[in-house]
Amino acid sequence: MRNHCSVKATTTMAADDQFDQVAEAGDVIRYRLEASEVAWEIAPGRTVRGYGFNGQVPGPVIEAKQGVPLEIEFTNRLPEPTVIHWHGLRLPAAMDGTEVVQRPVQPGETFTYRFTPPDAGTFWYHSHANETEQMEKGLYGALIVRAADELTLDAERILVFDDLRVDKTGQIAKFGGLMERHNGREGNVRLINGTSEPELTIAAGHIERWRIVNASSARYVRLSLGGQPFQIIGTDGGLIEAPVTVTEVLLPAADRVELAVGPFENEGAILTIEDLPYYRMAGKKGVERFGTIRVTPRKPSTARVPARLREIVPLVAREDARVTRTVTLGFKLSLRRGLDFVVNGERHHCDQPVKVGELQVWDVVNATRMDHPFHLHGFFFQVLEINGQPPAWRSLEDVINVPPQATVRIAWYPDDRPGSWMYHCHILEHHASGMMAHFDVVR
Ligand SMILES: [Cu+2]
Repeated sequence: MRNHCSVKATTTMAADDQFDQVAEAGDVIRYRLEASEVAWEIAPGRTVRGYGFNGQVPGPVIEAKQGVPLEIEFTNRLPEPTVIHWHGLRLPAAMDGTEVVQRPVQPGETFTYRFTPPDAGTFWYHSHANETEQMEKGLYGALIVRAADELTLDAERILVFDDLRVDKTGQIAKFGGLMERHNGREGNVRLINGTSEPELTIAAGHIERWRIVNASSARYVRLSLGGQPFQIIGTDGGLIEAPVTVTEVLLPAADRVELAVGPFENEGAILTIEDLPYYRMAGKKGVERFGTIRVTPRKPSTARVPARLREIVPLVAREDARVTRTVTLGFKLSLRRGLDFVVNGERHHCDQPVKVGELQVWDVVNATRMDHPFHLHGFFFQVLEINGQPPAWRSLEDVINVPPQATVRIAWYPDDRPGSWMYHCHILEHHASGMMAHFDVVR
């Protein structure tokens, strides 16, 4: 839908005149993406009719470099319009890939996205049009931005988690029942990189860097590797300050995490990549399997996970933070639609502008009894507190879970990228229902 806020044409720059200078100055990394209908083989002999980029699900991994311009020529061969959102990237508003900042790309049309990724990390790209259907059908892929001095372990994996609801005929189930619109769609087939419950192998003694994206419509993946410890080394906005050893990590829908996995000592052991119970007033109540890890014969390791990964400077001290805005995630009954998910009482809320250079401290309040993953487009935020308590470590995020009846206080800084932006719940059905808001960043 179009932004119903009154956005001045001057606040979004023309798509094509921003990077001419940069492109002339040096290297440009170029990709070509084409969206089309695909026969998606989710397991040997099991194929569903889906949507893919370049004929595959997930789409190709886009390998970008920090500070090097990226140019992606996108052609839409789908039977419906679409746009591509570059999730987590701090890019110009006009390149954000939403229907607010560009005319949707019609069937047969081409649109070129151009931006220079300023941050190293694990990002992803996905459809931002008719998302509940287009993303379920497979319109997503990983986008990795590498720093010049990237932390390298024995090996690296990019793992995109997803779940798919398949009906009795073996095809993607019909969309849009009332329960699904309320709860968000959780699938009965669990996929890593588009394949149902694959087996990964890791050599005994090795430590690998795993970059994980949760591309599910609504599922919260509470990830465990057979109960074995692993280290969290990064989140949405890249590395955290120091590794944190855990035996599980929660990824709300759209969240990312980077892990150091291993070393495992028992050659021949099989570990389950499992999703532990997480009841968000909906969804799975038992343990579900995403895949397995087989430990293969030992290999020498050169990997070392540094005790210190990076420094994250706090945007504001917790005690000095003055709340500038309250965002309330709510729920309303509707005569016409049965139910609406809303922000500050309004579907597709029109929020106040924010000014470049003015620190934002937002209280995101969940007035409902369900979890909602809050996503801010185009900017990282720091979590100051959850229900008055500081988080266990500092990180840069663009998705944070807001538990039922909880308040999450975040701080973020609008740098000089004026234009139309948005925030929303990343349970796709809630977003579609109206749990989202538009706002402008203005000079
Ligand atoms: Cu939600």
